Amino acid sequence: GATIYLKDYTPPAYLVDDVHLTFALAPEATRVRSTIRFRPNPEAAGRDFFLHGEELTLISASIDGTPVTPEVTPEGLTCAVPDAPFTWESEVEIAPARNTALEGLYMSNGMYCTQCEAEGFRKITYYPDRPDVMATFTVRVESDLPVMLSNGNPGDSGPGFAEWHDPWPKPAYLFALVAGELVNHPDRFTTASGKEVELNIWVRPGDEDKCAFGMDALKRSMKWDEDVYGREYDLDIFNIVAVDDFNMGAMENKGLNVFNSSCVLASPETSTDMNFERIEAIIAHEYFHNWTGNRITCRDWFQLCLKEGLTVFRDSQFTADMRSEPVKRITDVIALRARQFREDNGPLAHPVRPESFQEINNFYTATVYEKGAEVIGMLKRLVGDEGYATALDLYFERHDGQACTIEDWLKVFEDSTGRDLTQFKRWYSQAGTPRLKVDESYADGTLTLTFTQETPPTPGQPDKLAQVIPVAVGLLGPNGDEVQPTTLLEVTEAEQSFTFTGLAAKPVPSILRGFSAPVILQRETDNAERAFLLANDTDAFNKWEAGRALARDVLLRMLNEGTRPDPAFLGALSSALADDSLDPAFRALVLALPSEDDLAQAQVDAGRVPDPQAIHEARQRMFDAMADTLHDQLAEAYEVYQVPGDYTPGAQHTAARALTNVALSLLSRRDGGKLAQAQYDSADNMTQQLSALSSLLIAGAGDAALAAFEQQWKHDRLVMDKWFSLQITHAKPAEVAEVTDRLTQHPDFSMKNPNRFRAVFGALAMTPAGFHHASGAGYRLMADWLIQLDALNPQTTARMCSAFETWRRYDADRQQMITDELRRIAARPGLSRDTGEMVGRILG
Ligand code: HT7
Ligand code: ZN
Repeated sequence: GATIYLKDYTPPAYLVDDVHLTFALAPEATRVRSTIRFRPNPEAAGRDFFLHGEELTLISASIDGTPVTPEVTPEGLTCAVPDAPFTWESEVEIAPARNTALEGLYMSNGMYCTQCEAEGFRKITYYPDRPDVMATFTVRVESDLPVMLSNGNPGDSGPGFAEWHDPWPKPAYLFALVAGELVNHPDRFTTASGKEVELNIWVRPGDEDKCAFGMDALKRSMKWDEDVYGREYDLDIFNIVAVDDFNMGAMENKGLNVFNSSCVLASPETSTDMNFERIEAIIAHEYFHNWTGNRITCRDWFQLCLKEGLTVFRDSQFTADMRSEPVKRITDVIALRARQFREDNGPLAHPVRPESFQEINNFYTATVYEKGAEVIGMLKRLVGDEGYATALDLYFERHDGQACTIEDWLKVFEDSTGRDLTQFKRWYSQAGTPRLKVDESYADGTLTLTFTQETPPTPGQPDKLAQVIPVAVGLLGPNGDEVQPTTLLEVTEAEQSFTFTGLAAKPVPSILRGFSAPVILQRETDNAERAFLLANDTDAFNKWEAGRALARDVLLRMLNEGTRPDPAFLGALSSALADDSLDPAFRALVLALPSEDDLAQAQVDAGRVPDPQAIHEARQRMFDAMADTLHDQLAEAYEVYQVPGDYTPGAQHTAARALTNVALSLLSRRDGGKLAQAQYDSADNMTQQLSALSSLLIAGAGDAALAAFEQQWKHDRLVMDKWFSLQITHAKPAEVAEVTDRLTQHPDFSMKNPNRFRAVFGALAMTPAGFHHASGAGYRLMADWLIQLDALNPQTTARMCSAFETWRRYDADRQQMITDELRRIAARPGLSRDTGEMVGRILG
């Protein structure tokens, strides 16, 4: 496919003042009439008039009322136009019922719905579908459906029609339309300046009882954005719609957020604690986009991190405020390492602001989102909380209503803080995870820390320059007291030393507190010191990190040297588990071992070829040893932290359940599943029920519960997604592919529903010992189904190709099998641009 480059950006030739759209909805033949007022852009170099348009049947077109015959290609149309303002009118026909790609206007369970980001609007009508063209939209929807929604404020409505007007100029990617037999969960919010806002969550009949939590999360988000960022909502109404068939989590369309039903519907009976937390975060994320994304948008798609990195950063702050800051930081870093470090270490590595792409949908990545958010976290640390607040005020003041770049963003920080961010900008342009090595020496009361930084080559970037790395450091005395509170070092050179003087004794340094930069810290240390930090560090992140490093080291030694589970490690876990001053959620995190994928990468970092089966077995042996050694403590914790009374999804109860359920999973290794069966039988909420089912599967005693679960929940698609996933993630490695294959034959398996497809094939990809089983059956099955899915839904197919991104880690046989499958996918006639680009990049 054609490659698009950031350096080739040119301003649009024509700007749009306003857009009027009329939709006459029909599943097979929807008519879209558009009236668009264009004017030449004084800042553009050329005057070619081009409108994007794909899969549209052009019925008619006119300019200032005179019919025209444009030149139409599969990508759009060109037409001779006046060199002055003019009005374009067109009518096109589209078939939403046949749209399985879920991009543009499509149908999901009888309801009409749109997804326009990034480039879906061009499948609705002819338009300059680029984010730097912003216009006001007036929309009329015609159908016999009871609910018809679009962006902005409601206008006239009556039998068979509804009108909407959005006064805020926006790019086409924020357009949305929804129509269907929907019911609403209504509420209200009064903004800080007294504006009354009508709120609604729209769902299919039957889901009304799953809206209350989402609504509460929305109101908390609205209040939080006023309190923390001074940002108020700006329309009379805010609508959220739940859709079953959706490619991603949710979409921030102006005034009309559309959500994957899995990311908004919640009830104690059907949603786990993790679901509740995720829903709260996504509701917040989409709402926060109203300012960081919608009021201030991106000039072009290379600037995606401008809105996504910032909005992820803001939703993380929100969750930290609503729940536990350290637990949020630790879980964010676990996810960052699992997804972004993995991406940055392989063939798909790209900068936070990419410089080229073939298909922009392939760049909604962990790097753009999560590393993009880390970059903002570093900026905030460097300029301080006040500097950050001042810079954001200036950002909103200076750029409201504009389509901006990363240069605009950084200039705001430079102007408001006086800091030169030239070197800092490398975080946006250099791919790869910096390795930060630290050596220490101590003499005469002075500790010297010497840092060396190095970023490995990534595709297209063989050589890297030194980056600005904020390193938060604290020092602990030999008795565990903190002798130097957290201080921020700024590493800017390839090699750089810092000293701490006046120390009474050789301290133990706690480096990269709070994970102050997205780097891989390399430090020669021993497990005694790690255990000391796990016991004594005052920084919760580094306390956990010490335990994690200890676990990783012990597991690697089991793998590489055939040692038995280290009693000293088990002792350290026992002390942490016994420490009642620690948040139970934190203790649950300490008891969770590094994932099989983490260990595979750790082996690669140590110069070894990972054996997925051996990794799986070592981890299982360690869990068994934990079950034996910690048995009495686990049994006690299981009792003591049981949550009494009705289920609530707040942080405190969630934390207690996290600990009891980790305990249950370990205890179930030794009691044949007795305790888990009791919990399963008495559970009145999904967290308890699903944890019990999972523990029963660990105990090898889950067959009856699996059948009962299916009977109980077969009517609920979101719960059944869990049922599909769990069987794969808990299957024996040699049986994973077979179980996956069997589940694809289940009557409720469907390729058309991305949630269900991901429940099955996402689970396969996340079960390394099964997916990478030496038979190659996992690879074959994945490729077979990706080929089938690509014909229906290229976006979801392309995203799932990342299952193969780590292929270079493995032995020659596995490499051969994976590349054979990738080539088989690549050779498929009619393969989508999305999947073609991903497979091509993975193969390298
Ligand atoms: N801004 C949105 C990103 C997005 C998307 C959402 C749903 C379907 C397809 C999509 N493509 C891109 C979601 C967000 O970051 O909030
Ligand atoms: Zn977003």
